[in-house]
Amino acid sequence: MLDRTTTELKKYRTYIDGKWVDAASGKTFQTFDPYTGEPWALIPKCEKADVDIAVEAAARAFDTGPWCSLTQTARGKALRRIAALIEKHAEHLAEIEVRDNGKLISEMVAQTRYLPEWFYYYGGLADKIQGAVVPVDRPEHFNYTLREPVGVCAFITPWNSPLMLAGWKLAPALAAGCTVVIKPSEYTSASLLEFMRLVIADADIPPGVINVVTGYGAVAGEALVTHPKVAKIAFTGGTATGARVNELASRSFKKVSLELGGKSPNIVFDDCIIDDAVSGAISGIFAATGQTCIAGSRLLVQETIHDVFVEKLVAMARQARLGDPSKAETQVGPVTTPPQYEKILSYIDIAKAEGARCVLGGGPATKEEGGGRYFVKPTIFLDVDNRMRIAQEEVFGPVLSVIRFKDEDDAVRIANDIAYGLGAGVWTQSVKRAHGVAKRIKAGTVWVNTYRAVSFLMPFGGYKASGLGRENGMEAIDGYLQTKSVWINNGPGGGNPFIMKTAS
Ligand code: TXE
Repeated sequence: MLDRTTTELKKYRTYIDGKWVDAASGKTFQTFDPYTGEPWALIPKCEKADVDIAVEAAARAFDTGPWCSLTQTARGKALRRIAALIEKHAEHLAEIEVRDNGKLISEMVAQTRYLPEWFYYYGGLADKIQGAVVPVDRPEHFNYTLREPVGVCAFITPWNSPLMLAGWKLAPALAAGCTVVIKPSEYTSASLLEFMRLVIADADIPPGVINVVTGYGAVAGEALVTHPKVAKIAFTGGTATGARVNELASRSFKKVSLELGGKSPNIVFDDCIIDDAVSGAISGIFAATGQTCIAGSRLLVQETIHDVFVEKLVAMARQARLGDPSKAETQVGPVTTPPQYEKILSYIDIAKAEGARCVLGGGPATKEEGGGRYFVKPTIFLDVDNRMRIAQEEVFGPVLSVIRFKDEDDAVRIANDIAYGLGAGVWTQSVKRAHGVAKRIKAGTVWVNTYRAVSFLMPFGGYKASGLGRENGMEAIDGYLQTKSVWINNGPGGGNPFIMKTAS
């Protein structure tokens, strides 16, 4: 059970090269409990010097350490040890994340209990990574390909699902044979440090294979992104930061995967099961306090059922229990960071000024309403036009824009009229419509008659401004591998040395 009684700040160290260390400068920063608004722990403030030590350790571990001589089967076993240790500590890891991030304990326990599956899955995949013998068009040659790890990977992770999003990157990277340096968000570093203490330090992973640099994005993050020995960056965060990371990384030709923002359409057709769609619309926007990249923040409702649907939707959203995220009965928790709280409120003002009609919420939630320091009431805007800023820009909070549409073509046009392309929901009982609309939507994931479902088996990532590359599933491991082509000439050398050796 989460204990908020001690007022003394817990002091964390970070994990670099298999050792627990302070930042080289000795500096720390405070991390806050979003529910109380009070600081509860101190985190090492890593800067360039710490990043250099961490990347050097990861590079050594990649080039010469015991990790690089492990068989792929042994690497797979290491991942399975990690999975078993997460299972053992799932409840504790969930509680730390609730404390640091304000996510609901019910959602967090489900997340940390599911996270081991990523390590089992990629652990199983580790010794199925293989090249091919290629029947090249010369009889005297024997040709094959090798699938090799890219090298040192840097992970830059956000505050909304800190452990899960680090795990999505870590499991395939380790299975591929890479070594890593992780920079968690400065708002939520504690759960990753607990993960290193309870899971990695006990999983018999050689020093330097997984390192953590806690610190600010502009300092520790940029030092990591520009470090010459980092081969790949896997980033999850906002679109503006992702663009900056991509630009910096491209200067030294690093491989980059980006999982960015969204403004996902959740489309309700008049042939849907209305109660299911209402529940799907609520889970799309109010789960995780709307702080999720896949939030179904544009609810497209067919005009024939608009009024009935909205009435049910508002009635259900009005019942949402706000409160302490560590209590099992709470349904909507606090906003995680003070800047995010301000951003959400400013978008509510923007929507009102644009003429959207607020029919629920529309401001901070007081203590009497179950709220507290950083709570925003579940908010619903009607009469939203898709060209309004409230419909086009990511709010990342519990704010829903309801947009009417006429028919299927109109729905698809509105859904795709956006810079983003992360997710989309479709609510219909027609099989033909489900497949047809799923194909026409420009987004990395389309859910039909469900929303916000993820699995280690299903590729996840964005079309358009929502990102580059894919996490999860077989595809994710390709992002941590590169292919080498080997040519063995078993015949005589010679020939004309001044021309390219092409086939006969
Ligand atoms: O995220 P940032 P912020 C969206 C959401 C939110 C907005 C801003 O709309 O309102 O982004 O959130 C590190 N070089 N999402 O500012 O800045 C930073 O330290 C290298 C969507 O909190 O993107 C953190 O570790 N790294 C989202 C990580 O980047 C830098 C999740 C993400 O922070 C850096 C979160 C730099 N110059 C917010 N600047 C999603 N896709 O799920 C910052 N960082």
